[in-house]
Amino acid sequence: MNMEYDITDATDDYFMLNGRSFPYTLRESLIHMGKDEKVKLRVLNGHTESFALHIHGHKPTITHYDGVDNGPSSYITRDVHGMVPAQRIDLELSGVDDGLHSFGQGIWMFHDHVEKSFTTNGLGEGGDISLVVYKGFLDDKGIPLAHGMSLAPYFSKTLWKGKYPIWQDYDAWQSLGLPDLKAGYEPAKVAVQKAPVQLGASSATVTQQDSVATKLFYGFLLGLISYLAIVKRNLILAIARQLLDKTMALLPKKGS
Ligand SMILES: [Cu+2]
Repeated sequence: MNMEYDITDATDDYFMLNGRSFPYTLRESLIHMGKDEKVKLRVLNGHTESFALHIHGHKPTITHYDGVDNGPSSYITRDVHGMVPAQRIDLELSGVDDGLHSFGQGIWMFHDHVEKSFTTNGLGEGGDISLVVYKGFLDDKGIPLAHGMSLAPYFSKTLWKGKYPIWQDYDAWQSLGLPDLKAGYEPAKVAVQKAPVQLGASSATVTQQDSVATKLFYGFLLGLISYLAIVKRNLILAIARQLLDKTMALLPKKGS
């Protein structure tokens, strides 16, 4: 018995898939698929807690429980396959695009739905995420052709030190504020707008402040008009009635 290390006080901070965490899972743990192909996955939960495997865009079928084929009545097709620690399951992953087993070719994420498992020392996206990649969706280096985003920041030390705000590349309206100006990374090619970034007051901030002041003024003006319309409603109605009478008097009378 170890007298210094108390396992009941331990919490897990690192989660791996075949010995690696995302993005390095993309090297050894991609699932390559072909249209209409079937892939057998043998999954072992080596975590200390439950594992809930979700393969996006697919509904895999469980065929074996801890290596035992219990017959077709035990085969279950579903989105998420849950496993307690040390359990094994065999899954049949089908590339038949029939609206049940597969929802078409492309790049689909798979991961553990126990959310902390797709982090690395508290930072995401990390942990046991990887991808199902259909034929024709890899670049010449064998890296998945990610759409509209760069995987480069995930391979940097700055990210894993918690210094690179990964979501800045998705925040086209800068709703979360301006990105970290000292990060020193080229943003992703497609998903990013070129923000007019300057140290100190940026033009984006100034425009925002102006528009808020203008909106407040118009709001105040509308409120004042509404207030006057209610308070002076008798006067307004009287004027309207006079105008109506005068207009009616001007109109040619019937039969004349
Ligand atoms: Cu999922």
